[in-house]
Amino acid sequence: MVEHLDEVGVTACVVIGGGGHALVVIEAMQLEGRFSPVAIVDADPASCPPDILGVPVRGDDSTLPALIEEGATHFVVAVGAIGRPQVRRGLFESAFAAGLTPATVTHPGAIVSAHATVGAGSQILAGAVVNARTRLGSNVIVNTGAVLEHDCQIGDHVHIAPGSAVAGGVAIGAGSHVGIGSSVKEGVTIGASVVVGAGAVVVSDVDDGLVVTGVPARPRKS
Ligand code: JB2
Repeated sequence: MVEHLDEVGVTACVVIGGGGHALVVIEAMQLEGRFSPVAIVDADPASCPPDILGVPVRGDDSTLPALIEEGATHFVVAVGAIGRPQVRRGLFESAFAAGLTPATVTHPGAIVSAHATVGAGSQILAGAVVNARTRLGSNVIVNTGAVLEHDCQIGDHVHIAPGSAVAGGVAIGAGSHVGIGSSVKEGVTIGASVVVGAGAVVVSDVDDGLVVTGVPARPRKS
């Protein structure tokens, strides 16, 4: 058991998920130093290592009340859930309902404009850029090396995967996933729950719920 976290003077954060994305998020948190990752919960704790970067895997999501009792106050959703954005939305909502506050994580090697707005629980990872007047909703991932240019509107639970480039004035609806290494042309509107495939180039608007792939990106036939 850990000590009572209030007594050790840290802003104690529970990490939801114990896979590859957790490793990246935990390192960002440890470097930033704003929140202290103190415990990991995972749906399948037996498949996880005992700890990730020294943060112990404590059990599954049913462990949250005990961790709150020990003094945990915050959470971060560290599940990438590529192509299944409803998973990250559900985890965010249940941790919030359990009484935890979302922790916003910014890797010290990310660049975030002072004129950008970042919603609660969002993660801006190493080498990412968020430019002026861009607004991020809650629980957004701006993953390693992704670029969000100026005046973008990014909805809740969106995941911008590593190395993606989103040009100025783009709007992306809640729960969408912009795949690794893809590009979005300036002024384009992408709807909610859209999946943009890896390496796609989006040059025109995309309706809600579509999967688009290729160059230029087109809806995938089901
Ligand atoms: O409901 C859940 C749940 N569902 C899956 N609650 C909790 N607490 N944990 C959950 N998980 C756990 O998330 C799985 O049991 C698993 O341990 C973890 C997902 O790990 P995985 O390594 O498969 O994916 P990831 O989401 O951490 O990373 C993916 O996305 C990243 C953005 C990978 O593709 C990475 O390569 C990528 N960089």
